[in-house]
Amino acid sequence: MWIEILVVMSMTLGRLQAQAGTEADGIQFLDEYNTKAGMVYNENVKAAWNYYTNITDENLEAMTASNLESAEFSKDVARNISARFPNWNTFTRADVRRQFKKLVDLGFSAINDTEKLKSISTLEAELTGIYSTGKVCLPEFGKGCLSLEPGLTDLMAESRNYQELAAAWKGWRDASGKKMKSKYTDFVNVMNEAIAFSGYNDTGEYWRSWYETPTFEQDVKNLYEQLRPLYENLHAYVRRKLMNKYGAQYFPDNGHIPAHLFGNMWSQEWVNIYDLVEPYPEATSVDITAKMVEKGYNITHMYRVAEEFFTSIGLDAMPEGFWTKSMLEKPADREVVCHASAWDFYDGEDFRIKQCTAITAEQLRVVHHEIGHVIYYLAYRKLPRIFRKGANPGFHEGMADIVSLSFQTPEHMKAIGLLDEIPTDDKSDLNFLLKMALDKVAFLPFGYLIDQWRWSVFNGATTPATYNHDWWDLRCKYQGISPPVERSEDDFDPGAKYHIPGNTPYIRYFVSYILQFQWHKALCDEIGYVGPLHRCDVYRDSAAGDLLRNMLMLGSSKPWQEAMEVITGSPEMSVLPMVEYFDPLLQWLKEQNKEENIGWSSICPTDIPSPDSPRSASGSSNIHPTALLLAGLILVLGIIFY
Ligand code: X8Z
Ligand code: ZN
Repeated sequence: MWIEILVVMSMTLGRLQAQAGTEADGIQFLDEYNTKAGMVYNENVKAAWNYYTNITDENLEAMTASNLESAEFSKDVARNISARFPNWNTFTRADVRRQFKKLVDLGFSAINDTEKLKSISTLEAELTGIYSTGKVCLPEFGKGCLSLEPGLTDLMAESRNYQELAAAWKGWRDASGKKMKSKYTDFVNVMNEAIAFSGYNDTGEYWRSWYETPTFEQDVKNLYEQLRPLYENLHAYVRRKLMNKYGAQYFPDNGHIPAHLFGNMWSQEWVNIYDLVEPYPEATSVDITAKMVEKGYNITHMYRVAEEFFTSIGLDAMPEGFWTKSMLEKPADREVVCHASAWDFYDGEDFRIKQCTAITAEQLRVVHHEIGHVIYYLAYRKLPRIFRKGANPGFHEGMADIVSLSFQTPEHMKAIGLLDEIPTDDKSDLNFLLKMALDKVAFLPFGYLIDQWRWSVFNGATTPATYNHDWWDLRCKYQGISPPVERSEDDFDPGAKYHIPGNTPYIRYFVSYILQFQWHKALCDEIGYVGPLHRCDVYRDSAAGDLLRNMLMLGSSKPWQEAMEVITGSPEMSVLPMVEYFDPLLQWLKEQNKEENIGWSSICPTDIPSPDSPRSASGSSNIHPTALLLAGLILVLGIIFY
């Protein structure tokens, strides 16, 4: 099959070579490329699907072979473009130039050593395999051996036992990241070696190039800085509540929160501890999980509910094959990669989701997210193959999440029968906003820091000797959290987060958390909504769907700034809609935090209280870092003058 495709391709290209490389020839070349690329990548995605839904050595080998063949195909195309159309960048049509530009940017495939290319593919698959098959046994807590989904995820969400949470937290890192360090080191080296053939200084530079913005690093830093006060206030409020729950003796002196107390394995979103931090228990809060169970939700129903949101605004339904070919449940008979993902098979018909879906509110959010990705695939399915991507990677994630802002409103919960009465009082409104912040605000530093670490690994500033140390530096600095047990370079905690072994860039999620609020506001304006942004639900309004579609259908055919302009009227990323959304909560948090020392020392603590023998409660007041600094200064001065 591959050989046939390559032979036909070479013949075609050979035929074109005999002619002049005019723009008309270039357009014909692209047409033929699109037909063939559809077939090549379809086979490639199928091979990957087979491995991700059935982790075996044979499937790994087949996927690697397929990866090598599609890399060979891409290289062949790029070689032919250089030979036949050396002056493609003088062509008049911008869309034609843009296709050529993307086709000659080969990424890792540019390396001339097939063995090295093969090891990139194999290492990535092996690392993902280690992550996806990890198990943690907790007999001391009356538990058997648990995998990440659903076992450990549920435990982290539901347990309120400090020691049990710490054991699961450490156990997962022992079962996953700790087994990866040397493979990951090799992986980084070989990727960097390969990407140099494409003219990039390192892999991080290559990943950032997808944003087509020279100031991208500085831009995201500025966005993060503008949102920092929101996070710091949420952090201080949650810290007080968690101290009250677990006891101050477990909290380090520098203002940090132990990382295993947030209801989530990575402390990346904190919705599962809503019960511990609820502002007004006497007012209304929607327990969506309980309601789903009460209403008899099953897995298919969850996907139908998400699909119906999109069709209600005039976007596409899932194609028939989606329902038969997707993996929506964790199979009992084999190992799979449970981390949820949506798949485009590049034939314009085959779109699937792979998710180990459980019947919880958290998973209902993920279901909407994955369906959102498929809606984007469907919107751009008719574009040339090379443009079938988000305008930038953050756009895809933003699209996947935008519905979460409508979907979770009390108005929407009522509309779909998960809430009986829409509350109108301020206390219920704050309950709702705080829950949203536990998802959207808590995530910001996490979304920002993952690739700070990876960019630093790729550019060599972080070496294997300090992989874990530098990881925790960032976790301490940005999230204000500390590990619950001692860490060392024998550990490799980055590897305990899917996207590190899975090699999925992460800054896209940070970008998406900004974009989704901008777009939500744009859609709400479009439908003529009047009222607080956080209560807007665009459900059943086709004006919202029309505006969204206009942006989605561009795929990556234009620089993202143009796609952005289509939906918001401006080419810029801006935090203002997110700030507007959470402003009532920020004012309330400031009031609650009057007695608190907002913030934390950016340095990781050296005195981590152990889960088994926490220090005495008196030694663990939350002393402000400035106070510590002053005390130190006085001590030093005292010694000098003495
Ligand atoms: O990985 C995902 C999605 C698939 S693109 C489930 N997310 C990030 C994560 O789980 O860490 C969604 C939000 C952040
Ligand atoms: Zn996603």
